[in-house]
Amino acid sequence: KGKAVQLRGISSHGINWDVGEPFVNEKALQNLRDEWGVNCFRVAMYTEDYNGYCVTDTASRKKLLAKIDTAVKAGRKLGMYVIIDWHILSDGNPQQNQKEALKFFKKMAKKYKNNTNVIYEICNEPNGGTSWSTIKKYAEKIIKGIRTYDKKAVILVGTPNWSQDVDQAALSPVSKKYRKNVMYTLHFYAATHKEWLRDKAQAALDKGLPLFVSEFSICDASGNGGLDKAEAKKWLTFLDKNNISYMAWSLSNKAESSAFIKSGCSNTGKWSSKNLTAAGKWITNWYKKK
Ligand code: IDC
Repeated sequence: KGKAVQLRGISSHGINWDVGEPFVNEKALQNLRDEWGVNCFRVAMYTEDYNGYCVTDTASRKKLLAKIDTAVKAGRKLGMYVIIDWHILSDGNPQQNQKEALKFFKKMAKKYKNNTNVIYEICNEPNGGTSWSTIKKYAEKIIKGIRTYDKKAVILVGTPNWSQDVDQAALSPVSKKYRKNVMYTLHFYAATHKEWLRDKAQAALDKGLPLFVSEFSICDASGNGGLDKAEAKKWLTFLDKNNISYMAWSLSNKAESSAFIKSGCSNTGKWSSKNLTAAGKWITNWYKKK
């Protein structure tokens, strides 16, 4: 509707993992919205890591698709955006599973073309030296596929080096005919990524590149280790100032510091502060203050 919004939300852990999948349900999403003021939920579906979409059998694929559907429908009902995340990671070059990706996104776009709450994230974190020009070629193919069915949905494109080198994307964004409603992802883990990465973000912004933080945490890049709250505050202040959306990793009870909830909690919320980890507490407090 032409109205600027900032999305703030949470990412699932992998829905191919039992530390992620159980927390993706309507009740949980409603609690995220009502208790923490979250307006967007990211459904992370790994592609090649453990039981991911490209390496699993037909029955589990069906389950993954059903889980995505649960999230999209819940989001629609609750007035929340839902990001469908093609979570490449060990498969660092998105072209590795490009055929599958294209089939998947066409299927999603066809199915969800009337669900205006859906956002497509077409490659989580390219890595392993995959260049921007390779990612861009991939992106244009997938965007074209999605646009066959859905002309408008926001599409998020990953950037080189685990979605950090947005400055490179800014020098040569996807070609004009695919550019509409396309944004580029920037990921950070505050105990690892500091001022130097915000400088890259600033350089991209200066060139007018639309940025979207589809994943961050306040621990280190392993998803574990100590929290850097001072740096986290600098990051979120920077993002708020620039009206950039951000999604925290992750709604999980795994024993790692990026996980939001402690083990033994219910799958559906509502999670009180004693159910939350240190990262979960800090980030939800930030969200609640807004
Ligand atoms: C991590 C999970 C961890 C899992 C691992 C798989 O937290 O439980 O075993 O993936 O390799 C990312 C990735 C995201 C990572 C996260 C933390 O997008 O998949 O999740 N991270 O390492 N980028 C930077 C950090």
